[in-house]
Amino acid sequence: MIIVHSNLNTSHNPAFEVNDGQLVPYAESADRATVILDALREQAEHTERSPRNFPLRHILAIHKKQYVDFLRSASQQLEQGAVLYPSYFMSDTYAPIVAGTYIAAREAANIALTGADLLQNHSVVYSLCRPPGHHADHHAMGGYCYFNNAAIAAQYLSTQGRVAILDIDFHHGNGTQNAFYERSDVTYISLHADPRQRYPYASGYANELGHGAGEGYTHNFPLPLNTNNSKYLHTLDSALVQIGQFAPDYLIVSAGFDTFCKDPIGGFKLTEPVYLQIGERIANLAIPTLIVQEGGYNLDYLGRLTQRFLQGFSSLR
Ligand code: OKP
Ligand code: ZN
Repeated sequence: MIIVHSNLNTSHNPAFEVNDGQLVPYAESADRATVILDALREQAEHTERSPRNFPLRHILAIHKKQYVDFLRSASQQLEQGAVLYPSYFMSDTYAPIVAGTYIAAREAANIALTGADLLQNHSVVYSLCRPPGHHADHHAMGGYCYFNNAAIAAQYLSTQGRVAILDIDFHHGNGTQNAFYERSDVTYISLHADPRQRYPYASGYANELGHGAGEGYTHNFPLPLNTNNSKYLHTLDSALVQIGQFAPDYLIVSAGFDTFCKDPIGGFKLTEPVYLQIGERIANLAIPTLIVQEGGYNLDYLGRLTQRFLQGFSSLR
């Protein structure tokens, strides 16, 4: 497996998030990418690549310029250790800005774009993005996300062919859905917790199917809390049928491992071995695939879950 990663992610390191008015430790910790990389290095059969720096226009194809400018200048003006909760460009209280936020978020987008580029020569690539991206909207950060890495990569690849995005994070990727809601050349398909029960609450319902030219190109599969392996795999199969029918040239997987039974902020009952099966079933589509890291917050298991999932793609390598 080709792994694209960078140490710059650790410059984004908020200590706390505001949860119903309470300060609690930041679940999207700066150790996440490190534990994943350490676990993958144990597997040994990987090739590591550093991201290259892509022009800002690839981010501006998804995000409003004022928002990007604001994130850059706000980050750069903060002192080490200071935290800013902006009011205008923010969807919720789960995306604080610190001094290193812009650097890390820009690098995460570069990691996704570099991964997309590598699909020219490889059938599967893993982009170890941190911070995650699928909640980042056209002009708003939210849910630990600043730039929408998967959407930026999808937009980039859409100039070369049809793109399907499969989002298997525990949370609905509202930002990604919005980016392509009115388009028929990029389809968004997501399995996630019922938004009546879990973040982001306002989207991810089964009746959101796209709009205008995009009607029929968004598909949501909300699942109840406590969903187990068999129910999840069964639903995944339905999602994969949709993707097969779309016949994409590229597949982007927004991969979150917060569906795991011991995730501190999740609520499904998936167990460790099922991530291999999830990977295998996606790999069976035999479509060039970019895997983009999203959530997953149990630091004791996150590395192993990623290992298992990527192992499922060994047929594509
Ligand atoms: C980001 B990703 C928990 C509040 C929810 C925000 C969740 C963001 C998840 N009480 N916090 O999709 O993994
Ligand atoms: Zn999530």
